[in-house]
Amino acid sequence: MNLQSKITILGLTDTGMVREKNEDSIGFDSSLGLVVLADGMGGHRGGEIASSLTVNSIIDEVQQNMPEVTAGEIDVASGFSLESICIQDAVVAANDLVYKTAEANPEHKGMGTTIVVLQFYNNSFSLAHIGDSRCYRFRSDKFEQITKDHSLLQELIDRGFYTPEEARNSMNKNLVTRALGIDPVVMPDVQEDIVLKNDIYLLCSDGLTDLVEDEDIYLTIKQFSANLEEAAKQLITKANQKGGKDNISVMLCRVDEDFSNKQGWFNKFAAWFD
Ligand SMILES: [Mn+2]
Repeated sequence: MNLQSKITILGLTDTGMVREKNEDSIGFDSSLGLVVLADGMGGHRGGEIASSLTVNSIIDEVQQNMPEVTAGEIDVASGFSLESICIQDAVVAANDLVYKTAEANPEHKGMGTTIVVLQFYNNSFSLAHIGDSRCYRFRSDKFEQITKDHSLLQELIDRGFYTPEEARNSMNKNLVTRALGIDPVVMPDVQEDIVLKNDIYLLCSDGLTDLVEDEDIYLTIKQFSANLEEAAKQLITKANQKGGKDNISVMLCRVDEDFSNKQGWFNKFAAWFD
């Protein structure tokens, strides 16, 4: 099913005010309903290479391997949908590519990247992530972070050493505990949920969330929900006004119409009787 007319997707990325280059990468395929964001790390252009290789490789893999329209089929071993398995496999393949590229180029050894992959299908999403780039959901006046960071800070919060409030002022907030491309094998966290009309999903790098409070992000999206480009520009401007100390990437996806497979099947059957 072509989702282009059902979901509006927009992405912006900005170098910020301090860094010389942008090591974040973003990409999407509107017809597939696929959205990808990566925040690279590593010297000698390693960060840029890791994030762009990852985004391009994941989009290619999913374009080749996403099942056309499944009737809600489930992978028995994992309990996940075939769509979730497809994006998980694409992340695993990207890890292999980045890891081997780094092994083959000593100056890029140790390069890696965070990753967030959001795939829409059948009034649902599959979401895979590694690291501290995030996905948030805005649904009728509720705004919530739906990924959980793989970071030292999150571990300290989980163990009760910090409150989320104290964490905001902590020095070591950017240490990630899991990244793509560093080890021969890595697994993303994968989750699935139902999508409702008018939901807005935000994917972003830590260049936004380290500087702009969740409450401020929420109010900005609420104010500009009808104009995603303006919402994204405003968010990037806010991060830059607070110092823009890192690259800032913002991707927004608004669900404009139902995209249940039933509709697709119905149309297919209906076409036979024309
Ligand atoms: Mn960053």
